[in-house]
Amino acid sequence: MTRLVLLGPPGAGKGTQASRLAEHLSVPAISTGDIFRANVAQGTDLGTLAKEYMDAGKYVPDTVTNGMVRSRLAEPDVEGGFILDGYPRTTDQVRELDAMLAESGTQLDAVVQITADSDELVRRLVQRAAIQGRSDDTEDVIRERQRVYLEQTAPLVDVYQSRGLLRTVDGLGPIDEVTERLLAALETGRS
Ligand code: B4P
Repeated sequence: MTRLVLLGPPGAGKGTQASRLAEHLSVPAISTGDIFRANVAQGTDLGTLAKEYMDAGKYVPDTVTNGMVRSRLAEPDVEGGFILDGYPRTTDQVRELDAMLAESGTQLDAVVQITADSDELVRRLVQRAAIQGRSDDTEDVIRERQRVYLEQTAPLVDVYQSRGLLRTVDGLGPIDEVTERLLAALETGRS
């Protein structure tokens, strides 16, 4: 299992678990959120554009995000696999990812959905705001991010379920336990 997508609502732990899985599987974790934030920090044009959407809790437009992922997946370190954290998030991004994989003659091995209830998600993100001061972790923006997730990303669960790729893992509980659950779901092929 080396070509994976992590799906889940904001704060489910995609970023947290993607880095852990990347270490276990010796493949890079690719986080669209981290790439946007790095661009914001460097003051690039992409960063200026992305910040406007991120601070409002909206998704960055598909054309921009797809182009960015296309460049990243063309780099040599992803030849042996990758963990996509936070991409795809829309049906357009699913189509674009399908096209990129077809062009490289590869396919996804699994899509793992990490679940957690809404109150716990808000609690985690508000706590992260206190520590990291991320500008999109205010309560109003978090609620908007949850709304956008339900509207645009939650439907992808059915898409990947119908392709037989979906595994679902409970994201509640200690971070180490969630990692164990993820590894077990990948090994057994069951969630
Ligand atoms: P992301 O950076 O992907 O942010 P996220 O969904 O909030 O975080 P994640 O689920 O990874 O949570 P994390 O592990 O950090 O996206 C931010 C924004 O970027 C989006 O809103 C959008 O604007 C833009 N964007 C990104 N991708 C895009 C795309 N494809 N298309 C368009 N726009 C895109 O965990 C959260 C917190 O919980 C952390 O503080 C962590 O320490 C804690 N935590 C994790 N697991 C825990 C556990 N088991 N118990 C307790 N706390 C836990």
